[in-house]
Amino acid sequence: MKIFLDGAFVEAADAKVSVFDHGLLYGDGVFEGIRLYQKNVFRLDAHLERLEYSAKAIALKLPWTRAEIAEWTCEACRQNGLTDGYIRLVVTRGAGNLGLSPKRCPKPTIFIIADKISLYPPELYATGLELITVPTRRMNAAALPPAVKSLNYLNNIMAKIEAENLGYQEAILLNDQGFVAECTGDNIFALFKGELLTPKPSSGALRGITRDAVIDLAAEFKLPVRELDLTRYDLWIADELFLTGTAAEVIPVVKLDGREIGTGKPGPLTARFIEAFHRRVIVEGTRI
Ligand code: PXG
Repeated sequence: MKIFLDGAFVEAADAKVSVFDHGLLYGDGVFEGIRLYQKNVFRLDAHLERLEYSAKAIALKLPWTRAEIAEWTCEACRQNGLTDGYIRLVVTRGAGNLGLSPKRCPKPTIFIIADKISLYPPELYATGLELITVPTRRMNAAALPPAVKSLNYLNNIMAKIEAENLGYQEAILLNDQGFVAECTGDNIFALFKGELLTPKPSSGALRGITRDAVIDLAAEFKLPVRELDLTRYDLWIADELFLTGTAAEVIPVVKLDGREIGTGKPGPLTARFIEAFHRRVIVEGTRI
């Protein structure tokens, strides 16, 4: 496997970063998870825009243009002969010293891993997920805005551990006011009385690229979408629930906190979104 690292392609075994890199020492950096479908990178520009916003939020100046990063991303797919894949694009503060200040980190580190995608078992899409709300809250935007896709994922990992300890694959996180934020690596949507409801980004949800794609599809379906504060109750009484994310795509939820959602089976509208999303991703995107 060839990895893009700081301007060149190297073998995976040689793709190494310094132990003084602040990405490792402090989680000081940003990243994107991107999908390649049939040699098309899905919404590459939107991912790179979000990367720029994340970098700006942590005051990390990217010394490369969006076009350069886009080209390296496509080249990483080509170098690895990929048709379908998962791309992890990471920018760290770079190597510094044993102090928090980024002032001693003169040069950010960039690396791009383009690998085969490991998909969720297909039966999950047919049977649907069961979720649990976990005690760990989504961190407050005044501490570190959840809109920043930073390398500091401990908040999400703590929630994942709690869900897995209870026998669930994914967790719902509430924000510090008790409203629904998102899952550990996915956004959430509820269908209720002919409306699609989803937490506002200010409730602690990442502005997911898949979330945006679903909102676009909803417009095509003439289905109203509302971003609002949602409680667990709003999710329990929903007609349908589903999650969206780069890895999971669109996946039905059939149970939350021991309550069956709707009929207890994946809903018809969720199925429609899954189908439309699959049709969309193979035609939309940046050709590598
Ligand atoms: N919320 C969080 C906290 C995320 O990390 C999403 C929502 C969905 O956003 P996108 O843009 O992907 O629709 C994410 C994305 C992984 C993995 O390795 C996680 C994500 C993306 C890709 C891979 O588990 N999280």
